[in-house]
Amino acid sequence: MTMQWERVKEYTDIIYERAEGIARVTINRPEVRNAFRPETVAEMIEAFQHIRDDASTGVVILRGQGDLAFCSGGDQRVRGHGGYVGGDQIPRLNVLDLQRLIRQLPKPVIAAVAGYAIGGGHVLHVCCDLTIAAENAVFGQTGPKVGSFDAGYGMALLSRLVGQKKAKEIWFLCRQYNAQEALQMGLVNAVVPLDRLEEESIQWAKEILEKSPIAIRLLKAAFNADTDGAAGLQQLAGDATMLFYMTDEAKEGKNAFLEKRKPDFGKFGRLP
Ligand code: S0N
Repeated sequence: MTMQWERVKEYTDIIYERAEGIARVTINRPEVRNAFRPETVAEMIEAFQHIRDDASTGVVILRGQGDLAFCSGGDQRVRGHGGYVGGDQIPRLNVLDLQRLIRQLPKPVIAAVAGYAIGGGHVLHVCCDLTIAAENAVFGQTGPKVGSFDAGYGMALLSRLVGQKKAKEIWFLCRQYNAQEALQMGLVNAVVPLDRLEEESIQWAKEILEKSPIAIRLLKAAFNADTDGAAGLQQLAGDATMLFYMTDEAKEGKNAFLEKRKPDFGKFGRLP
């Protein structure tokens, strides 16, 4: 499956490309197993915000550069007092903003995992809608081993995926799990040979692209509403508002205001 990937913008820590309705975001720091520093996350946030507004993109593939790692989490070399410290010397945990952006993106995000998905890198794949794992993939949390933890999505979504007992095991023991174990516990959707990871991820993306974008968008919002509390409801309600704005009934309200007349909603039927 040959794709003509177009670079959307040049970045330092990531590669953001698109082709045939698919956006591909690659964490490009293989020398540290694709660990993220604040600048990496800032670039990813900018790319995902662009993807959100880009009508030509329907699905995102998130991956790491090389075969050894998807992402090894926060760059421990720049972890400072209160967060990860970038060039501006401000300590941040901006990966939390990225997690929310992935959840709120009205388009599916597929994690294509080769090698390690560890620590905050593991949480990133958990936040993605689907995960395709290569046979060499390794999953796990390291927080309690390295003096950190992600008790937000890193706890709540993981529990939803694998159940509380297993999620507690993953966090409390900090073990590593291979691709087949991950498949068995419902952590990933499929396991494929490493040399088929790209093709399989693109195939899944293309199958999604054949489907109704609004149906997919509403389904993602509904899945998230079930776990994301008021923020999830806001997303789903926002999508309902978007659809309502497309109706003559909603337009009547706006038009009546602008025309300084009483709205006539009576002409619209009530469905059972
Ligand atoms: C990934 C591992 C298992 C790979 O092992 P392998 O293949 O043996 O390679 P290594 O020789 O260990 O590594 C190769 C080079 O890459 C560097 N490196 C690897 N990971 C990191 C990293 N995370 N940060 C910085 N450098 C890294 C190695 O040092 C080595 O470099 P050289 O060749 O120069 O020696 C293995 O590498 C591993 O276990 N890595 C660490 C995994 C880890 O503990 N990650 C951090 C976990 N925490 C987070 O991710 C925090 C996320 C976060 O921001 C957050 C969000 C919300 C709430 C809280 C937090 C929070 O701060 O916790």
